[in-house]
Order: sequence, then structure tokens, then C-alpha cells
Amino acid sequence: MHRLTALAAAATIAMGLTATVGGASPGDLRLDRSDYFEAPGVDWLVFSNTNDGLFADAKISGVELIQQGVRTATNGDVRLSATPGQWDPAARFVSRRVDKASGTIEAVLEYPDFRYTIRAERRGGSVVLAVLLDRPLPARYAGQAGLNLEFVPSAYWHHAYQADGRPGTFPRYPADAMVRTPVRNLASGRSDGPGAEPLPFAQGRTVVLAPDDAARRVTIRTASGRVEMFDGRNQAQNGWYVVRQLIPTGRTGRVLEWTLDAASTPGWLRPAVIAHSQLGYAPAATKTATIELDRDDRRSLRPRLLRIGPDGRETPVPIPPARPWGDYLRYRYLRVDFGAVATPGSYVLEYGATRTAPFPIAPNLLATSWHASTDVYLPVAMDHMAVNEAYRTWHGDPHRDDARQAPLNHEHIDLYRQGPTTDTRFAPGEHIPGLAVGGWLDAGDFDIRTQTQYQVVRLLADGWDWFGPARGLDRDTVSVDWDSRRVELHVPDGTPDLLQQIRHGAMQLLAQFDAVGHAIHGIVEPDVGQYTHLGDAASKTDGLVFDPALKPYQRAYDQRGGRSGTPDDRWAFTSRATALNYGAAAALAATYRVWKGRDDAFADRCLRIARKVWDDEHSHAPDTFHHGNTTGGRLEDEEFAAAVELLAATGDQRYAARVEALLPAIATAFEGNALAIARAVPLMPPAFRQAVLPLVQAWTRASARTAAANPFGVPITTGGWAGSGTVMNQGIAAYALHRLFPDAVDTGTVFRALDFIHGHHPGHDLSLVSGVGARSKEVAYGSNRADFSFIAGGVVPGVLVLKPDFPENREDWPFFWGENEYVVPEGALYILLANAGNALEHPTVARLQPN
Ligand SMILES: [Ca+2]
Ligand SMILES: [Ca+2]
Ligand SMILES: [Ca+2]
Repeated sequence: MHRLTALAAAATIAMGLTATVGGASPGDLRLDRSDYFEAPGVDWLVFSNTNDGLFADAKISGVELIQQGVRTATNGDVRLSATPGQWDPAARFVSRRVDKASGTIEAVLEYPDFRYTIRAERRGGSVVLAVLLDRPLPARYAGQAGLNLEFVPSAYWHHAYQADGRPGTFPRYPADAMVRTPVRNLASGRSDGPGAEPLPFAQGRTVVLAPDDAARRVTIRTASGRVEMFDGRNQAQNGWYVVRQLIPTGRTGRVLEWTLDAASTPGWLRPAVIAHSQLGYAPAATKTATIELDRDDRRSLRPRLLRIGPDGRETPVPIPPARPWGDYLRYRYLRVDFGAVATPGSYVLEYGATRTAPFPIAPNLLATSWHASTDVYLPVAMDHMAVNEAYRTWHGDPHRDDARQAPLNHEHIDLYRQGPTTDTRFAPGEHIPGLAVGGWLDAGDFDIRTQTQYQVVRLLADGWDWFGPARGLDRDTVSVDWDSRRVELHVPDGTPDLLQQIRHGAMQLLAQFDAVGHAIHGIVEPDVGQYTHLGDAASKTDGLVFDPALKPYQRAYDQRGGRSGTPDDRWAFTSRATALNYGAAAALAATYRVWKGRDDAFADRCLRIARKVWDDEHSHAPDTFHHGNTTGGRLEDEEFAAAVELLAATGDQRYAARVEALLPAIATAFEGNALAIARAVPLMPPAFRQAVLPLVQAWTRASARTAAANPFGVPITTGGWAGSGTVMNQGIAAYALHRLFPDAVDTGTVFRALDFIHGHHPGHDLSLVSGVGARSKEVAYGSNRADFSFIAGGVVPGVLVLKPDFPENREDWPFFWGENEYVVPEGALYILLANAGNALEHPTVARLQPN
């Protein structure tokens, strides 16, 4: 510690007692129990979260404000432009120091040739935020480097601001004066046009955000000069309002200082959240609601359960009192068990002023809850097809110009990489014919990620095997016509939709083998300018194969079809990877299993290629090219999956030998391989089952430990992408293993996973499946995110645990991909999990009528 700082700290400690008793007022910030500043309804975080390096900007970093339970400000840091976006430069985090005694949090950060300190000090109810420089700002950053603090637009819509007393209203939609900045936009790759940046919409020595609302009011006062307010949405739909001041040149020490005042409301407590299943409960089900309380909420209230009659009359139903669970993250939790209530009906739960949406207690809820995922979500995700729903076109027929061979040694922003050779007969940039067929658009973005394709195919094939027509998985509400490349929602065509989805995924896998002889990493737009596309996928490219003989934007039509001089076609990343080949082979073998007897020519083609891949890969050393999450999983896991699926498809004992040999290696990632292991057990000799049993028992014990770590009884991950998928995977693994080892695996895991997905989780109580349950995710990161809308049946990653203790899933702002982005496998996982729950609740029911 610096000598002067040490003296100041000692003085503060000496004065501490008097200050607490005599001087502190209720709105004063404290820095004692957590590593952030706190007052009632106000938390200032200072570099609790930092950029993860994958993107410069995920709007979770730097100085952040949580006001009355909503994270309204982020990215308080030195940035190089007024409204930086996802790929713009940000400083590298070096270190952070929290000095609770002096009430100071400091972070050191650096750009390649420029290091600085951000210091936040508590002064009464204010945070004094300063930028400190040891050396003057390098000349090349003059007019670029500034202190930024970003505010989420949705929290300030319909509110006032004032700049040195001049009143304004926050812009609901961006329409500011712009200045062209082609060089900077070229560097960040954020636009395929010339690019421009907004001019400020307000400026002053003192700005006040939302003076009209104590829940949102923040005052920012600069010690010298003026701050400016910008609207980042002029450049990117996910932009925020930015308060900014340029760093002066030629100075060292405390070069900028802002005083930040966020209104604190004495005695404010976050309203209780009653986490529960929005879908409802079967009469015989375990029924647990978890009440999430402000940690300072010491009231002891009695939860109430009310049955709603047809006339609106509310009848209280006796339930036991809530039991304390303890603290988790920043909240205190109570548990309510109302499993004894079995009378069908509509119910609500109440705790204090909090009241849930109505939920049913009724049989067969899970028999239909997955329908939105097959009727709507999966078809909307289909690439290379126009998708129509009644009066609405979701998208035209995208990417008819797929695809060009990716350039050598090229690393792509979406975790793709081409190695030093093409491993195909195509030259870099050359059109690869045959790829414009089948597959699903990966997520909120528009690439074909091969791992996604083969994972979804196998999951849906497992769903077909486990539940099949007997449980209504032959549902048909979607017309799919590959000849006209058209999909029509809510119009049956006589073929089960699940089988059509499996086929659509397999068609893309087959196309890859036909085109280049092996599975490729995927097909993805060339650059950020196209990657950020929002809107109809079919308008992202011109649909015409690139012809270098034509001029840009020139088109030509001949007997081969149309050609274009615009190089907008997606790129195929094609470096050989044995793991990918096995993954694709496994999915093709699974496709064979469900399609044989329906279309033998197609099924046989799938199996033929799967067997050929296996033989090829067993004739040479594996290709171990690996990058990001696009070149396959662990080699042993992928080979095991292929062996299991080929064994199931053919009965050939060569594959059984590899299944047995690989078991010890794949057991180190047991849960990820659980479905393949479960598929293998009935096909293998009894000794295999004996070898698997202790692995199952160990997994059960480990699962019980994770279940005890939080009030929700499921694994809650803490990475940069929230964990719905992890929860669903564990639930489905439990179901698959319970079928084989009923004494070793109980079914509680399946229902805890379902409850979690349906709303029994931290942060809020919304169902994470859009459109499923009375209140569900209606603002998500699908292709329609700029409309603050959703795609029914899609599942979002869910509750992201921000450091150090803040669970977040935003329903007012779709653009947090780690919280809100649909990915196709999650839709498939939900179909399986819901059916697993349904099968467990109704083990002997053959075919259910819709509720
Ligand atoms: Ca992607
Ligand atoms: Ca159909
Ligand atoms: Ca094109």
C-alpha cells in the first residue's frame, strides 16, 4: 500500500466508530460485507466483471450500477470511441484492489501502449470515479480515449433527463446527427457500409438521468469540462446510452473525475420472487416453490396458495409454512412444499405483495408443453427453406449461394478456423457446389455449425425411439417440401414433423460428405458486417453464386442459373477433423434407424456413408485439427457415439468391440456421454452393464452434491453462457439412466430440471421456454431480437450469474446473448426432457389426448 494511502486508511479506521454512529446517513454507501458499494436499492460494482476476451464488449464489465434490483449501467471504463460495440477495442484487465477500510476500489487496465487506473471512492452516498495516469495520454489516443459509462436504454425510456438544468426526454428510437467515420468502422468490421458515429444528444457539467423516478435517478457531475450523452443504437441495435468525457492530453495524475449519485431509497427491499413452475404441476407431483428475498428482508410472512374458481372467487388452500433454506448468491431463500395439494384447478401463490401468475394443477401438462418447439421453433430455424406461418413469412429461402471455400489460415469471429490446407479439391474462394441444402441456422446467428446439426439429429432420434408415435411424437402440423424449398407452419402434410426435422439435419450432413468427402466445421458468413445481420436470413446474401469474372453488384443469368459479382456467399471451413467425422457418422446412423422402412433409399445412403466414415477413420491416424467449438468434441467421445449408433443400426460386433474398449476413456466425461452409454447397454453383453453400474452410482452421488449447493436442486453454472443446457442435459441423462438402472437413479432430477426450466430458478420466475407457461420469455435473442420479441418453443440459456453474486436474465433487453440466445440443441433437449417427464408421470398411458 502507498504510504499516504495507508495513513488515510488508518485515519478512516480511527474515525470509523464516530462516523457510523454520528455522521453516516441512511443513504451512505458501505463497503464492508461485499466487494462492492451498497446503499438501499443501490449497488456500485467496480470491475467485479471484466471482458472475457472473446468479445471486447458483452455489456458486462467495468463500473456497473444495480439500482433497485436492475443492472442499469455498465462498462464504466476508458474506451476509444463514444459508442463502442461488440468488436471494438477494450482495455485488458490487469489487476483490481478492494480497500474496505478506506472505501476504495481500484482497477488497473491497459491498452497496448497506455496503462491507467480507474479509482472509485465512497463519499457519503456518492462514488467519486477518477481516471489516473502515470504518463500523459499517447498522442494517437487524443480525441479518442474517454471515460465512458453506459446506461441500458430500456430502463430510461419514458423518462426525463436534464443537462445543466436543460430538460429532455430519452429518445425512444435513435435518430441523432451522425458523422462519417469510415476508418474506424473498417477497423472494427462492424459495418459493410462506410460507417458513421452519432453526435451527442445532450451535454453539460452535470447530467441527471431520470430525475422523475427515484428508482432510476442518477446524477453525474464532472469536476471540469463537460460530459456528453450519446445513443449507441444509432450504430447497433444493441447499443446503450453512453455518458462520456474525453481524457485531456498532456496531463498526469487525476486527469478526470466524476461524482456519481444514484438515488437510494431508505428501507428499500427488493420485492420477493416466488420461483415456481409456470407450466404447473401434475396432481401427484412434488411441488416446491422457492421464495427469493432481499438479504435484508427479515420479515417472516406466511405464503398463501389460492385456488381460483370459475367465478373468480379465490379460496385459500392450507399449505405448510415456508422453511428457511439459507443464503445463495445475494439473496435469502425460503422453501414452500405444497405437494399435498392434488385437486386439479387454477392456483396462484402469494407472499406479501408478490403474487404469481396463475398455474394449473392438472394431469398431462407435459404431454403438450413441447409442441411449440416442434411446431414453431425448429421449423423457423430451418436453413435453405422459406418458412411461412399463416399471414407471416418468418424468412425466405436463405443461402442458395452456399458456399465458398474458406481462405487458408483464417480465424473467424464465430469460433471457426481454416487450417493451412483446404483438405478439399477446391481453391480458397472457389464455390463448392451442393452445400445449399438442409440444416438449421445455429442460434440467434445464421451459420450452419456442424456439431449443432449432428447433436440435434441424434437427440431427436433418441426422442423418437424413446417415445415415438405411442406418445404422440408422430405429431404433424408442419408441411415440409424440399422440392419447392418451402415450409408451412400449422399445415399438416402427412409426415411426422420430428422425422422431417431429423431428415433436414441429415441432409446437410450428407451434403458435406457428397461435396468434399468429409464433415466440415460449418458454413458461416465471411465477416462481422454480415455476421451482425438482423432480419430475414434470405436477404443476408443475394442468393447467387459468386462469379469473380463479374463486377461487384453485377449479375448474370445463363443456363447454370444466376451468378453475381458480389462476394457475399458464406464460407465453408473444411479442415479435416476426425472427431467431426465421427459425430456426423453417429447422426447419420441414427437417421438410418428412424427412416428405414419409410424411405429406404435415403436411409441406406445415410448408413452407407456412416460405415464408410468409420472404415476410413480406422485406416489412418486421426486428424486432430481443433479450434473453438466447431471441430468436434473429444475424439474418444465422438468415436464412442459413432460406435454405439453404428452398433444399434447394424448389430455388427466390430462396433461393440470399440464400445467396450472406449468405455474407460469416455467415463471421464460421464454425463456428456450418458445418452450414448444408455443406448449401448441393451446392445452389449451383461459385463458391459456391470462395468457401467458403478459409473452411474458415482454420477448419482456427484449430482446429489451439486443439487445441494443451491435452493433449486440442479447444477447452476457460473460461466459466460448461462446453464439451461446443463440442467436439461442432466435431467435427460437421469431419465435415460433411470430406464436402465431404476434402483441407482431416481427421477427427481428429471422433474427438478423441468421445474427449473419452467420458472423455478433464481432472478425471476419466468419460464425459459418462450410461450410455455403463463409467463415465459417474451423478449429473447432470436433472429427477431431487434423487435424485442420471441420465437415460441425456443429455450434461452437463462440465468447468468454475474460476479460476484447477481443472477440475471433480462426481459427488458434481448441482446445479452449469454442470457437470451436461443440455440437449436436447447429446443431439442426440451422436447426430450418434457417427454421424459410425461412418460414418468404416465408410465402406462398409451396415447394421450391433448389437454
Ligand atoms: Ca454461430
Ligand atoms: Ca409434417
Ligand atoms: Ca452471393
